[in-house]
Amino acid sequence: MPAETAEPARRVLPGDQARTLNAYWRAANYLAAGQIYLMTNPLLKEPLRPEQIKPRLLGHWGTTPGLNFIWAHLNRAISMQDLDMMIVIGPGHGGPAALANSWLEGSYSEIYPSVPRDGTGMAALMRQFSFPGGVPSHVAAETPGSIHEGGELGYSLSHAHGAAFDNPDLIVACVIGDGEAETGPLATGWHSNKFLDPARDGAVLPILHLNGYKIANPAVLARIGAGELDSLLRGYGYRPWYVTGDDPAVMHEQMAAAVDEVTAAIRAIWRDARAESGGGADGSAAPVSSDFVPVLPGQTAAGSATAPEMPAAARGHRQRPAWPMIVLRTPKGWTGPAMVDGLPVAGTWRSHQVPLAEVRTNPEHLRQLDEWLRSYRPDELFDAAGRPRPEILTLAPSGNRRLGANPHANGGLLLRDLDLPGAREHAVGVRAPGQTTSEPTRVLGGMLADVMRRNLDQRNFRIVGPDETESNRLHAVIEVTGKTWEADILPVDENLTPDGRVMEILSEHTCQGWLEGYLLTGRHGFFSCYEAFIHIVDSMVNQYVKWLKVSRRLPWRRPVASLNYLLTSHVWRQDHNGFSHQDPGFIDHVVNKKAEVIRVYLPPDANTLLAVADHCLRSRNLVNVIVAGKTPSPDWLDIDAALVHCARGAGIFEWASNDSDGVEPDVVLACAGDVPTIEVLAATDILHQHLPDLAVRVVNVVDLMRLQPVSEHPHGMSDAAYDALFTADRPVIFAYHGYPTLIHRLTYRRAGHEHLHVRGYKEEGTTTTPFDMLVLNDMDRFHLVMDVIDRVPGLGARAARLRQLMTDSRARHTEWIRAHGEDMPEITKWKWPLAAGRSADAPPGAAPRETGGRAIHVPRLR
Ligand SMILES: Cc1ncc(C[n+]2csc(CCOP(=O)(O)OP(=O)(O)O)c2C)c(N)n1
Ligand SMILES: [Mg+2]
Repeated sequence: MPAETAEPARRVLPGDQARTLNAYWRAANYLAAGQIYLMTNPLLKEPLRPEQIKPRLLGHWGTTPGLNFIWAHLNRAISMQDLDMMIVIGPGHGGPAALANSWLEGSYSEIYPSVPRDGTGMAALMRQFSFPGGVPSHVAAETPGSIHEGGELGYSLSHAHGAAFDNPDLIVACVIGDGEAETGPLATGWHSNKFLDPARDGAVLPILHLNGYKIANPAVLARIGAGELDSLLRGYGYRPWYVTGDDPAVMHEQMAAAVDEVTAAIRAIWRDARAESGGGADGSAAPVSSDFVPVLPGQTAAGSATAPEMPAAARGHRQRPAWPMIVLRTPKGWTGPAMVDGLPVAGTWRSHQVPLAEVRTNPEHLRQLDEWLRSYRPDELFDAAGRPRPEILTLAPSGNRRLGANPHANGGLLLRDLDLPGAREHAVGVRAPGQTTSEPTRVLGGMLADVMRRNLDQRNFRIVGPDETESNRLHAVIEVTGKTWEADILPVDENLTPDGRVMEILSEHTCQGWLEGYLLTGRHGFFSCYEAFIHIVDSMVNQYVKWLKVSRRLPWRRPVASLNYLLTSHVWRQDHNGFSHQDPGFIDHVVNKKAEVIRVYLPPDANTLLAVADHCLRSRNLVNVIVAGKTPSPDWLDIDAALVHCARGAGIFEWASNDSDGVEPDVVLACAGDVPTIEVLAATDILHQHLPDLAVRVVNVVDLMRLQPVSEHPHGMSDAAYDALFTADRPVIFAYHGYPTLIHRLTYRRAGHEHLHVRGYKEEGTTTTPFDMLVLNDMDRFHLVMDVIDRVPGLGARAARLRQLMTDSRARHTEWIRAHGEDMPEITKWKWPLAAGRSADAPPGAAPRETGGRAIHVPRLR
């Protein structure tokens, strides 16, 4: 089988291109090694002295020469074929490579004029690297041309695909480390090719860099044998080209041939798909015809028989192309020191970071460094003033074609506003609080469908999710656009289509990576997920927030659309799935992050959800977390009230409160989250009935960050505003959607903190009834009433009977559900009482509530 073999040394490079490529590569290698080691003497005009070496040697050499090699060859292809290309560098720890190349091509100095493309700039470039006050050692937000940090490994392929979606002329070259390829996110990322539409999307060119090693171990894919690797990659649906060796002369020829062929193959795939779908972008003449999966008759994983192929008719649409990729096998630390202290370094894991570690103190290391750097012959590469000699740049592209200057990698430059309908258009009618119910996410689905419809032509809005869009009741969106699917389609399937804009793959990592790549290249999106499982991407979110935090300080990085999460099927409504599906901790996770980037919204009903979602879709450079239920729940606010309430972020539900200005309330019942809001209002109802003289203020918090002090968060509340809302000294019983400690964390400096008593999820859960979830966690209405009785000074003795009734009601509940398998009717049928003299369809407006005189079932004192 045609597995990996070193190609014979074909000559494909005309004229002196091989020499130019090699000179450029030497220059990039020189600049990269110089960044790791040199504080001064960048051009080696004198023999190296210890004091010219950085005291702390921080950087990664091992991956760098391979990255430089790739960059040089991509440059050539871009220039020769006028390609629109971006690069995503999976082993982003090879920061010196990206910096060296950006400086060589000039994009670096354009963004950072203090690092000009001459000797002084070279000195600055080298000195600033991994140096206090300088630039990070990895590819980072500061690095021109990048949308991918690559410090936390695993996300390159999903980022690259996110960038390629809806960019029909863009090729995203994606370097994948052979260690990175062992991560879960990268492994599932290969499947992104089943979601890439050759007719309407661009292309991703994976370049698997088999340098053989990670930090201290061999890489799995470098040691499984050529045949097994080939089968794996073809099994993932790719068509690999192999470039293997260590002789630069041979390697330049091989790599140039491979890059020419894979770019031709991409164009052929585009051309075929676009001809078939009747138009589209570039399909210019290409020497290679496109290929399809499966491409090798009779060839499957080692030793197995060929699997029967699905009949073409069953696929339902054209064949999926086998996208080309390159497997580049070069030595780790290529061109660096071969032996150090008697041990092999180049071509081994020992070259991962700094091959010579004691250059300041060990004269032999210093000598080796001097020899190594001079082996690139810098005087041939740079003129006396330190400028790159023009002849080494002849194959480097110019302007926006440079990999460091492609506008897609600074997506805010390309960002177009969404055409948004606004929340009003999709609002549910609410005549009086709590008389009707809606499924909030279904209502949101209507608005998102409209957003999708209005922006179909712009092709800049996508929704991602791990197989839950319909379960999360956003079905209306799917009806507008369908779900992206390039793999086989059977008659039984519904709504699958190659150009769908709802993207579902059961990999939260891939969803997150796609969306990040899509947003960072200037588009908009929405991620809907079960609340418990969004934790899977905790670490990716960390990285993304770091990226945004840094980007916001870089004036040249234009703002991008926010990353919007809808977390639904949440903890209180996962009673049927049980304990595994109950975890509200993502909020705790994100609030640790930089406050300027994070927003958390807990809309209590459908209209507030619309208001919040509309706001988030208009925002920039943020991570917005919205938590909302999908099951029928009461509509509390009409759209006018919802918009006002969301603008306040936290406010008094006047219609539910019976305190009045001029007198402090006896107790504040606060709530954040849809289910806590129901419970607080139900508890308030009980209090109003049984203790009508108790002045109760109901406060609802939609924007959780309002609880923080202004000094801590841009949405924070002043102490004066906080004290006015929550009082400085009255008991506050706070029912919160998530873990109670978070509310304490956010408010610990507030005057009334010692009077704040928070109920929330305390990790009690199972498969049970919805109300039992509340009882198990002591956040049910009965317990909230008990809390009030216990916390309001002097109330205990006066309300002993009510307290006893509440305890009994909890016991009655437990008994009831065990007997009947569902919640008590007084729970399931409870409604907020209408004010006397009003009917549910009375005109909207102030709805002062009155106690008593209602025909609903509430617990009675016995
Ligand atoms: C998710 C993750 N785990 C661990 C690390 C620590 N780490 C940094 S580099 C590296 C080895 C990377 O190997 P490879 O992808 O082959 O890169 P290269 O050989 O090109 O340096 C590891 C394990 C990391 N950066 N990210
Ligand atoms: Mg490696």
